[in-house]
This record gives sequence, C-alpha cells and structure tokens, in this order.
Amino acid sequence: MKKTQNLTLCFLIDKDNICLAMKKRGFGANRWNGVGGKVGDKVEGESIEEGLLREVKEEIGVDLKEYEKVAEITFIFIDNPDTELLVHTYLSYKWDGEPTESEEMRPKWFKVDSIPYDDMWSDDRYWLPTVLDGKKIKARFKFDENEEPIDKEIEEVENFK
Ligand code: 8DG
Repeated sequence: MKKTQNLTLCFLIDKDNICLAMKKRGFGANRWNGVGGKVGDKVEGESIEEGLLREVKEEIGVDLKEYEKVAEITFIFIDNPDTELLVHTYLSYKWDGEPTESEEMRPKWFKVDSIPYDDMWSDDRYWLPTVLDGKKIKARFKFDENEEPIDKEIEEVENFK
C-alpha cells in the first residue's frame, strides 16, 4: 500500500525579497529552499500547521504570524515508489524575529527576480514563479534516480479542500 509522508515548506516574502535557506545536511542538502520539514515525525499527532510553525522556528528561529497555503505538491521517486511526499507549501508576509542560522539551515534574502533555480530542487522552476505570482496550485512530480523530474502535472486551483 502507498504511504503518504506530509511535509511543510514555507517562503518568507518581504516586498520583492524572498528568504531562502541553504540546507546544511540531510535530504536536499546543499540546495537553497524554503523552510519546513516532516509533519508528525518529531511530534506525534501534530497538525500540518503545527508542524509548519515548529519547523520554521527550529530551522530559522522565526515565529510565523500570517501565512497562506499556496501549493500542494506530491513527489514520487522512482526508486521508492511506495512512498509519496506531500509538501504543503505556504507563503508568509508577517512573522516575529529575524531569520537566523541554525544547525540545519543558513537563511539568506534574494530578490524575487533572481532566485537561484540552478541551486534548488529541479522542479522548483516549474511552480515557484506561479505561486509567487499569486496563484494556487496542485502539482505532482515524478523523479528518476538522479532526482530529475521525468513527469510533471501542474493544475491551478481556487483553494484546498
Ligand atoms: P530531518 O533532516 O530533521 O530528518 O528532516 P526534516 O527537517 O523533518 O525534513 P526534511 O526531510 O528536511 O524536509 C524536506 C524539506 O524539503 C521540506 O520542507 C519539503 C521540502 N521539499 C521536498 N521536496 C522538495 C522539492 O522538490 N522542492 C522544494 N522546494 N522543496 C522540497 O521534500
């Protein structure tokens, strides 16, 4: 039976700046990304939003005050077909604190028109511009053994059920 692992992902936005963080270790290391992580792994029974707030605090020391869900993205890896990753993706425009480096992440502000897609997950260039443009999406990517997307579906939605 297929297993779904829920994860969160959040991008802080300040006018025309976006906060990305360099993942220092583990899955996705050496790439720029938003912040987030697995839901329910460290804290059993937590909700998606509880997981979001916890991971953002742990990884860059910030307390989110306002955030909006902008994408639900499913990832399937050809070498692990029984597990789907479901990444609940948010933008935040209001938070307390300054993004600060942790053991896991090194945050940095980028201009939204110079996002370093070549040093990010290779699917991001297909959907991040759309959500930064104010749209909501559901997407599905299939990756080969080299973590390259071999299949993609992206659909605009009004909201998430
Ligand atoms: P751990 O190292 O503490 O065990 O892990 P964690 O912090 O709980 O989770 P993680 O494995 O580091 O979470 C992966 C993060 O990467 C999570 O925020 C979701 C996000 N993510 C993917 N795939 C992709 C992708 O293709 N593009 C982007 N932008 N983010 C992705 O899992």
